[in-house]
Amino acid sequence: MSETNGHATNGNGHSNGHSNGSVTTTPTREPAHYALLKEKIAVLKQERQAIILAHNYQEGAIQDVADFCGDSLGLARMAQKTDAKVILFCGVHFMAETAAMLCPEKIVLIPDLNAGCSLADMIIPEQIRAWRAKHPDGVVVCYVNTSATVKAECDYCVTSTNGIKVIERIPADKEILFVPDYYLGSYLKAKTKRHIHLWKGYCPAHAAILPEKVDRLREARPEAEFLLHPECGCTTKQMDLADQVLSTEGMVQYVNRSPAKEFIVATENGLLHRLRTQHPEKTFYPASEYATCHHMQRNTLEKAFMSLVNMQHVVTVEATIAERAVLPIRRMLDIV
Ligand code: CIZ
Repeated sequence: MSETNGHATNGNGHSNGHSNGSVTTTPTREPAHYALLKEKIAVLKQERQAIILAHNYQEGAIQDVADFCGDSLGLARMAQKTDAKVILFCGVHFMAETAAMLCPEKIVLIPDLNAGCSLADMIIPEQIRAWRAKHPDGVVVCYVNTSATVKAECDYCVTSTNGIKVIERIPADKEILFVPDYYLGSYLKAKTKRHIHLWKGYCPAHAAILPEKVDRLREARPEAEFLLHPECGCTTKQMDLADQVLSTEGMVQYVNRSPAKEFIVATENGLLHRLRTQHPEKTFYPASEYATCHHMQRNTLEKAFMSLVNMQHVVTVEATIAERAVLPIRRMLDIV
């Protein structure tokens, strides 16, 4: 495992199989044919002049073949920076759309076109237009987990890494309409003390991380530091109790510098692979064994391989939408 700009680069085939503490994830044993698939993917990647970008929530085998793992902000920046002609984007659809809009000259592929986002589906453009009509002076801020058609209606985009910074740049007298994640919005509202109206969307994987369960785990593991993602259902109750409230990339960076040996991790469980790969000497307890994104799991190593074989599935955004949707993304990238 090596590091590029603080993000993990892979290729070591490290297994995901830890089972620590009272709450565990099932150890994953990779199918026997994965070793061969990984070799074939490496060859195809060269032939296609492709780079593989994988989100921190992707299954371990995909993270292992990726050139770069990260959150959507890191992946967007890497998409802009790479000289590769093809980006195989192993993440969900809105993330691949962002890469396609930022890099119109590159071919962006996703292993499974149905890898969507339940949270992003909780708001549509017409709802934003209607909400804005009720608050004509409001500034609409969207979480990155939104479709390009929704981003096209918004003023600023944020990720969970940079939400506070972006909101603090918006003039203090402006009211803010935040979509679509209620829990992240509640966290940003508490931290910035701004007048923020909240849309009531949620990520099912994060909302399933319940405060009672976290309380029990913290009692059982008093030495462990508690890392909380602001999309979690327990955010509104636990944000003052957490040792750190962080995005996935924030968690990776924090673990890199923390002297602690044990961590309770409240986010989608795909991140555990990266944490355990980078820190085999530390122990990570998932806050819930059910915090799994089924959309992320639609992307498999087989489908990633087939993507490179057939150059499928190409993600594009219609030009009139992309023209507008890229603006809130660029405003965010200019701030952070
Ligand atoms: O920004 C991202 O990639 C998401 C959706 C979560 C995170 O914290 O990395």
